Amino acid sequence: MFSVVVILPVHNESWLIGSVLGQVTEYAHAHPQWRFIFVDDGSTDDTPRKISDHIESGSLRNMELQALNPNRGKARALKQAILDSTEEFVLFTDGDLAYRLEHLDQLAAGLEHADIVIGSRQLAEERQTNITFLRRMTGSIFNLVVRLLTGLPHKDTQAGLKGFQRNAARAIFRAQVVTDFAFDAELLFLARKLGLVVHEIPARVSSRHSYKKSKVSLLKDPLRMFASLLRMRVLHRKLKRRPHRGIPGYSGNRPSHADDSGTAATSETIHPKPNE
Ligand SMILES: Nc1nc2c(ncn2[C@@H]2O[C@H](COP(=O)(O)OP(=O)(O)O)[C@@H](O)[C@H]2O)c(=O)[nH]1
Ligand SMILES: [Mg+2]
Repeated sequence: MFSVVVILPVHNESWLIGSVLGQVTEYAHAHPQWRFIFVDDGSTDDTPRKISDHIESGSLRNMELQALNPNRGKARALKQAILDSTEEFVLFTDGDLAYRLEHLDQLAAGLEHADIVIGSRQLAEERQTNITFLRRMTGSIFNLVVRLLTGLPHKDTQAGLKGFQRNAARAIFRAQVVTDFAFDAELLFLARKLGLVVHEIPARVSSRHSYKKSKVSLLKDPLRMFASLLRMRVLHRKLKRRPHRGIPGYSGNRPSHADDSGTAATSETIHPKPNE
């Protein structure tokens, strides 16, 4: 039985997936009680084939590929994988390994004392020289807008590095509706409404990540994300704000498997071979 699940969303990452698989394999060997799931989402390159070949040819029992089709975006891919999981701690991190895998140890350690732990690039000590000026500015403005519209205190809601206690994950992902990159802010908006405890850890962007082209458009996405923040406020207005002390029936209580019809997409899971 695995205690922690790590979900790694990927889409058209063929050029770097070989290196990612090497790093995740090493890390998965060192964490045999953790399960690692790559969630590919209708890649049009050979990313899923490379992942499945790697899993099938190796001896790891704790690495899987969930191949969704068609492409419906990172938010929906994560939602489906998270609601399908059964582990006590649910972590996700960008599948391009923008953040070194060692951050996951800190997320898991933090979850001993909090419902949710998020990576914050603002808390990283050294200045991140590997983020372009334009991207940094867009990020800062978006964060300001998030804080103004939601009243959230976090200086970085957007890092693709977050961990949840199982029941917190279920409560949040069942309620969430945003399908673009504003979904990260929505997760924290819902967490506050549910009265959950959120801790932050420093998130350092790996230097290799600077060479990578982002799927987030600097022009279109901020506008779309702004619209999503407004929409989210309206849609969740009926959700009563709970006092800051966690969700009822919390620890040790394994809720029944979610049947979230809003996440329907075809899915294929590649498991490691049974007798290896
Ligand atoms: N499953 C899935 N993953 C995605 C999708 N879009 C992006 N990703 C993955 O999500 C992670 C973050 O995306 P990226 O474009 O690097 O965003 P950025 O680093 O925040 O600029 C990467 O591992 C991507 O491969 C998608 O539509 N579906
Ligand atoms: Mg990235």
